[in-house]
Formats: sequence, C-alpha cells, structure tokens
Amino acid sequence: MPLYREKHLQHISQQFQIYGHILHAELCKIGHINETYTATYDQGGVLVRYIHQKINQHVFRQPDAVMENVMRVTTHIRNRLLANGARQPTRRALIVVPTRDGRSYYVDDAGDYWRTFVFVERVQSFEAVQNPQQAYEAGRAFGEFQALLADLPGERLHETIPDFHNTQKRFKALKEAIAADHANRLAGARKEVEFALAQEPWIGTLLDAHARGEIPERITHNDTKFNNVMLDWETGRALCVVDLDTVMPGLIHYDFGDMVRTTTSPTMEDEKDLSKVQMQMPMFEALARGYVEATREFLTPAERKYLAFAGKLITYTIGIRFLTDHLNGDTYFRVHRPNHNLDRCRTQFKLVESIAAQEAAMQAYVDSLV
Ligand code: GN1
Ligand code: MG
Repeated sequence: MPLYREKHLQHISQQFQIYGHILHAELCKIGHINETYTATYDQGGVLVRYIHQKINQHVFRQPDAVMENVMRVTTHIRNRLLANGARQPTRRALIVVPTRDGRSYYVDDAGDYWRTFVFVERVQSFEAVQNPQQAYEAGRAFGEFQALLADLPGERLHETIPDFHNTQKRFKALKEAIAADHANRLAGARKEVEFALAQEPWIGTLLDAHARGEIPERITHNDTKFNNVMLDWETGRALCVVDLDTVMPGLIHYDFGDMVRTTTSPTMEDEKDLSKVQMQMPMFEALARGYVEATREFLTPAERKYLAFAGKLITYTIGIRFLTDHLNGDTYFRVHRPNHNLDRCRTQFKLVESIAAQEAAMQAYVDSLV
C-alpha cells in the first residue's frame, strides 16, 4: 500500500473505539463501489481484524442516511438473533464499531466518510457458485435477512439510491447515454444496444404489478450478489450477508432476481467466453428452495408468481447499467481493463437469453414448492 494511504489509514483507525494497535491493512479488491480495507490490530497480544471502509459519495449522495439505515438494520437483526437464542450472533450480523465520540462514521479532512465493522472470521465468499448447496445457502441467507427485517419498527428506511432497481428509469438513462455517446463507444456496442432496446415491452412488468397493488413494498437488501454471502469455512453454511448500503424499501424480486443473476451461472460476472454463461437448473432449484423456505411466513402467491421473471428482469437491468456506464466512459463501476463494462454487459445479456429460454420451467419449479 502506498505510504500516504497507510498513514491516512492509521489516522482513520484512531478515530474508532478499537482497543489495540494497528499493525497493517490491506486493500480488498472485491466490490465495484466502496474502498475497503482489512486491518489487523494487536489487542493485548491477540491479533484482531476490523474492516475500514470509505463510502463512495459519488454513488451514495447521503452517507449519513446510509449509516442511519445500516445502524437500524444491524441493531434490529442482532436483537432478533439474540431473542431467538441464535448461536454465534457476532458472526451472523455485522457489527458497526462506533467512533470515539459515539458516531457510526467518521468524516475526514477531505470530507470522506469512513466506517468500521468487526471482521467476521473463518468465513469466505465466492465470485461464482460452485455447487447447488451454495446456491441454496444464498437463497436461505437473503430470505432470512428479509424475514428478520419484516418487523422493523419505526419510519420507512431512507432510499439511499432512489429508483435503484427501477428498470424504466435505467432504460431511460441508457437511451440518454446512446443519444449523447460521450465516450464515442456506440459504434462498438451496436449489438448490445439493439438487444437492450428490443426488450422494452416487458421491462415495466413488476413496477406495473406494484402500482396495481398486486405486490407489496418490503425491506430488501438490493445487492444480493453471491459474493455478499459469507459462508462458514467449516460447514459451508451461510453465516451472514454483507454490503448493507442499499438496504431500503423495495420489492422482494429485486433480491431474488439478483440472486438468480449471480448464483445460477458457473461463470464470473465478466466472463469473456459467452458459451460458458448459462442458467443452470439445478442451481436455480436449490436457490429457490432456500429462498422459499426462509420466506414462507410472509411471501404471497402473487409475489411467488414473478420469481423466475425477476431473474430475467434484474439480470437485464444490471446489464443495461453496465452498458450505460460503458457508453458514458466508465464513470460509475470500477473497471480493471478496457471494455470491462461492455464485457460485463455481454455476460448479463447472454444470461437473460438463457433465463428466457428456461423461464417457464423455472417458474413451474417454484410453483411446485410447498
Ligand atoms: C455494485 O459494489 P458491488 O460490487 O457490491 C452495484 C450493484 C451491482 C453490482 C454488479 C451501489 O455492487 O448494484 O449489481 O455492482 N452497487 C451499487 O456487480 O450500484
Ligand atoms: Mg454493493
């Protein structure tokens, strides 16, 4: 790590209620948005780890609202786990470490917002799913997350990113990016643009169903990528879910759809060999089983009806977000190589086609679950 960053991180580390001496910190390369460090402290001779994270303010315009949500959600989940007598509660819900003056975040001289979490040990996350058991665990973990938050008291959570999964608005943003062609990349993305535009007839399906009162708003995670599930090293079971910045009011389909996107293909999000990208039925079945089991208490028949469709819709929505960012010159998602967002878009669109081809069978499986 460059010296200036290390010095700054030492300064940051001293702002939080951590009883120990920082030894070293590493940049964590997972995630496209925030800047995350794993820091090791010496606490009376025992090595203890924490996460320090800088919130991306270009993406999260109101970091204080984000942290208010995160505090309410983590506190509520912890209380429910304790009330249920859950084992290992400190590994099952993120713990925010307060600053020395009792706040949930620290603002540095540059105006950057930093927060700190207890590092959950002996867990790992994966970029791609290896077997149906893992898909089942993802479905169960995010389903339980929704179930634990179903009785969150108090006001509606802040919308940390308004219209985050509003496909109509994302579609409009894509059309604007096409018209502007800021980065002169339209010519190289004709096929993808054509595919994106051709899907317009069905992109409003869930928004319409919600507007008709058919499916309700709930508290959802909204970033249910498989790499946000922490699996226990020893048992392979999901212990907790992370990345709570987009927890806000939403449709359960946003969560389930993003799980379908990230757990049913054997590939990474930016796989270049599109022949490998496909929705695999055994993964979907395990995922759906885990999710439906965990949400049985509240999931309505109307919500169930759109679960397979949600996979297609959210995969499409994230695909057009990658495409839009590519056309805009990569201003939103962190990229690691030329045309990275275009590659990501291509895998999403390939997956959309694969889901569409199997959608009826996927939904039939969901309907068969009791
Ligand atoms: C971003 O930061 P990360 O990787 O958890 C994005 C998600 C996308 C995802 C695609 C706030 O999540 O919406 O689905 O990339 N998060 C935000 O990989 O935009
Ligand atoms: Mg995220």
